[in-house]
Amino acid sequence: MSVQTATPGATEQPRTHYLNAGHTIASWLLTTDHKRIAILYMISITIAFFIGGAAAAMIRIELTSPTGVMLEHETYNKMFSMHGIVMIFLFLIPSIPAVLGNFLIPMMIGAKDLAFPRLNLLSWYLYMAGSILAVVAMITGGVDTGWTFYVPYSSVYANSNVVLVICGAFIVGFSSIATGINFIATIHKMRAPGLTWFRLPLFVWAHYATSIIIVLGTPVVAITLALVAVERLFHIGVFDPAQGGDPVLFQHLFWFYSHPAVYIMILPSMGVVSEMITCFSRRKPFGYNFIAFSSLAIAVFGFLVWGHHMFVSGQSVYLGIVFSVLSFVVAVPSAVKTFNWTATMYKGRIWFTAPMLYALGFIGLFTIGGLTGLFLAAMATDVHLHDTYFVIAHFHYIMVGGAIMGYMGGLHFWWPKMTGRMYPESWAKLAAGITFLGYNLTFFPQFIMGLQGMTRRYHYYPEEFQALNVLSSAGASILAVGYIIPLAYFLWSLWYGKKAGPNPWRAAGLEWMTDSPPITYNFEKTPIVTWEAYEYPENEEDDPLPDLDDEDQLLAVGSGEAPKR
Ligand code: HEM
Ligand SMILES: [Cu+2]
Repeated sequence: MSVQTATPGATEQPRTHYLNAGHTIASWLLTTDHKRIAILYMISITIAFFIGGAAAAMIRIELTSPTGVMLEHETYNKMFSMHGIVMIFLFLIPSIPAVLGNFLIPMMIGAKDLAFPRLNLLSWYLYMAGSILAVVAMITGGVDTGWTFYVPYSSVYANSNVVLVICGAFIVGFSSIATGINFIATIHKMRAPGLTWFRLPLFVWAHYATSIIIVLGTPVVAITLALVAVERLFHIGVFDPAQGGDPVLFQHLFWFYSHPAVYIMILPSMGVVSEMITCFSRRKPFGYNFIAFSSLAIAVFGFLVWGHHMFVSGQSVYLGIVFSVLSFVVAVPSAVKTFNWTATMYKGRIWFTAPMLYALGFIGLFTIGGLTGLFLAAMATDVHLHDTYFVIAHFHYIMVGGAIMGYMGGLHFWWPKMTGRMYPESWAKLAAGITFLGYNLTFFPQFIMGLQGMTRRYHYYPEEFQALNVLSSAGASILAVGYIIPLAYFLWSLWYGKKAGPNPWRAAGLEWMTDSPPITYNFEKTPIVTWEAYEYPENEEDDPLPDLDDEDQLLAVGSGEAPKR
């Protein structure tokens, strides 16, 4: 076995690891260690999440009454714009790649760091600069265009901080591109000896596909938004019909990125779920190649379906039919993954830990989100459902029910690796349960409201929708509890959590073969990989599960042993 790692109990002695390798503020702000940068991102996006969440709370409070309870009409518009912009550009898109991807990809492939460590740090600074600009602009003055910045409203009429917020989003876009390039280069060039493409963890495949989308798609939206700013500032007719521009062009360019962007949000989460399902079923994934290639298929097909956002924009019916059919096709690889996860669990020895609960939650909610996507992809039904709460419910099932469930599950799964401490398991299970419940209570009623005709983005609504809206708002407050509990116990665990050994879950994968928390360059010696991905012992005797409440057992297991073959 070529991996040099800690022996059981070694974590008892004070060792240098990435967290205590330097204590000054400069050692954090000037770090090029991918793990520290991941932590910087984690702190920043958590703040973004709570800003976006505060806006969501205001929206839900406002909608408890058909005539509103506290916001001015304009403030309401600014609130839902802020919610969308912060959640999508500042939280969901960076969440898993920038935090878990940054932290784990080099370790999973046996590398010391990402290919371009300084570019990685630069990308965090770009993220911070863009985010601060956007958030400050939204708090002082606001923007009322919605997160999609549709023209000609945004480019001509909107009387708010559009240019500043667009600048912010533009800068954040470059941060995302830098991360994507870094991941692609790293995965191509820095895999440990013996780590062939088909021995890569599915998490890495998912991030590879995501990075392709980021690199190909993000420049398009960046330029599109820049053009809106140019039109506003210099009155050049790009999108404004009064000046010879074309507003539908904006929608094409915007959705050419923003449909693939929805996969930037969900693919990494699927990667996380693949890792958790295999680990907690103690089995090789069923159809590894299918899961890996379906990520690439999604990355390619995702670019061919943007027109399903534009069925009612006046595009030709024939074009609509093509987009409709292609949208059904892109649902196939997602279904492939879902079937393969289910097949992995079948005959697996399932271990119901908190991360596994999140993974199961992901599968259920993502399935509902995906299937309702088909209703929207069918042109005839979309004409009825377009711009209603049905759409809101659909994409929240995918983005909150899918992407955030995966992120939360992944945080729990790798928390012991990142911090060297366990989170409290029973609290975590409770939080997962509350999230699932609150989640469904918030968004399921929105499907019904949407079907019955409640429109999105309106501040006032007919009284008949009040009961469902109140239900939805009540659900949102439960959901909030489901997010605040983990925040509390994660912080708590940093000081009081049980010490975790290198591999508390007895998981396969190189990242588990090094200390928790890992040393600065991850491995004492570059590992040489001689085994296939996900080699879990076949029978229970060879693979006894540790008791998560027993610190000795946690520290004793998985001390850097190579998987048995
Ligand atoms: C896999 C992850 C997915 C994510 C993250 C996602 C996300 C979204 C988002 C954010 C919107 C709303 C855009 C807006 O603000 O107008 C949306 C709308 C839509 N989605 Fe999805 N979606 C996903 C999957 C699917 C699938 C599998 C399909 C169909 C096969 C689909 C079909 C649609 C359609 C047709 C709309 C437009 C509805 C309308 O505006 O009338 N989506 N989705
Ligand atoms: Cu789409």
